[in-house]
Amino acid sequence: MSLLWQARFFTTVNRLPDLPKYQVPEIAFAGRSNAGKSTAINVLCNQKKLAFASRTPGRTQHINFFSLGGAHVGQHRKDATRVDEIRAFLVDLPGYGYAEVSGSAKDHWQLLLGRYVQERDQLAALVLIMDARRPFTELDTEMLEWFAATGKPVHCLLSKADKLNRSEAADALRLGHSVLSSYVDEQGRPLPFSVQLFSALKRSGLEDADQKILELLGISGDDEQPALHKKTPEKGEISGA
Ligand SMILES: Nc1nc2c(ncn2[C@@H]2O[C@H](COP(=O)(O)OP(=O)(O)OP(=O)(O)O)[C@@H](O)[C@H]2O)c(=O)[nH]1
Ligand SMILES: [Mg+2]
Repeated sequence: MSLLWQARFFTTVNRLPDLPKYQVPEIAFAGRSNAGKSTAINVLCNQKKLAFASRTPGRTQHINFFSLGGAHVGQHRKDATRVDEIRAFLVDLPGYGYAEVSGSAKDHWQLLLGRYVQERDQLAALVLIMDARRPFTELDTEMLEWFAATGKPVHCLLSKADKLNRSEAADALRLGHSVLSSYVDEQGRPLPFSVQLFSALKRSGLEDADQKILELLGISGDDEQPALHKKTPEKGEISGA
């Protein structure tokens, strides 16, 4: 069981001043509309409808926050959920590149997304989701470059890998490595960018993505294990059942 399975809906944000004030790390899922961001969050969190996934592109139109930690504490205590024990946030971003969005709405989103990814201190890293059949489109590269300026890590998921055969998947991964290694900092050192294949449908790449996300958030699931096993059997309850 991953720590991500505890994720709970926390809030929806439409304007920068409304971003949560908690000083805990967050990781945001960015990518083109329809790339599979919401589906990836659902699968990683082992919940069917946590993030709203849809066939209709442009579905996620706000910045949605999911909390890790506080909810878990609440579920196992008699008192109400203590939000101060939230350990991290997963953030579902609206997709870019959705043609149907009107001019002014598009400008609003571009500004909001751009400022969020570039200025948000709590943002520890970005998960960039790209359809493995057409990764690194111009808009993806733009997002990568916006974020590269922060020096923070980006983990790319080449999604819908189930649509590729073995050799196409290997090609997509090779392309990913080669594009990412072309980014260097001012001293010519590689940026903390990584890439993997991912399929929500086949649940492939799930474990690697899970581990990477926890690592980027700086939280490990390990310290949760004792708590899960610590549960003392209640009266009449058969232990070890
Ligand atoms: N075959 C396949 N389809 C997938 C996979 N992941 C997502 N999809 C499908 O792709 C479509 C879009 O998925 P979403 O998760 O809603 O995409 P999104 O990136 O959140 O889109 P926006 O909210 O519009 O930005 C849905 O029909 C999903 O079922 C996958 O791994 N394999
Ligand atoms: Mg979505």
